Amino acid sequence: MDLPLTYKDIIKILPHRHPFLFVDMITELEVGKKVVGIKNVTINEYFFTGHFPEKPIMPGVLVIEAMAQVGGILARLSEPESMTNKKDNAIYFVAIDKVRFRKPVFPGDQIIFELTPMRKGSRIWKMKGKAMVNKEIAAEAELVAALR
Ligand code: BDE
Repeated sequence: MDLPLTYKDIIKILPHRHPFLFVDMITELEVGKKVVGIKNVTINEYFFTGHFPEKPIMPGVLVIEAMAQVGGILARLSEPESMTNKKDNAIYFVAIDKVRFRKPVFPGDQIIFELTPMRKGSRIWKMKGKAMVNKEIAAEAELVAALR
């Protein structure tokens, strides 16, 4: 697959769909080493209706969900077996450590997610993730995923 990966590619890798697919593009991918993904946040996002009516802010937990989806793409493409065994390939996020929400994410923001593996076995991956907006860290976390 040629970079950048866009919607048509991403839906072949992740099972998520609207309104719960939070990755627009993958711009960098070093198999087993690094992934960079983008989410463009628009005022049309359904969650802004309620979070909050007078002050639209992307829920921090959804920033982390988007980060996990980008990490899922790295893990899936780095473990080809998880792609070939199409029947019941899945990635479960089993832990999120050291989460920090540092800046609010607003409509119009572009979030750039960067994840790098900290430890990886064949089935358990721990990744360090950053969510950047305007070159500042909006959120960070360590994600633990189980592949099967
Ligand atoms: C700051 C750092 C990380 N995550 C969120 C923030 C933040 O500024 N949240 N702000 C929420 C907020 C909610 C409502 Br209601 C409101 O009227 C305002 Br003034 C807020 O700043």
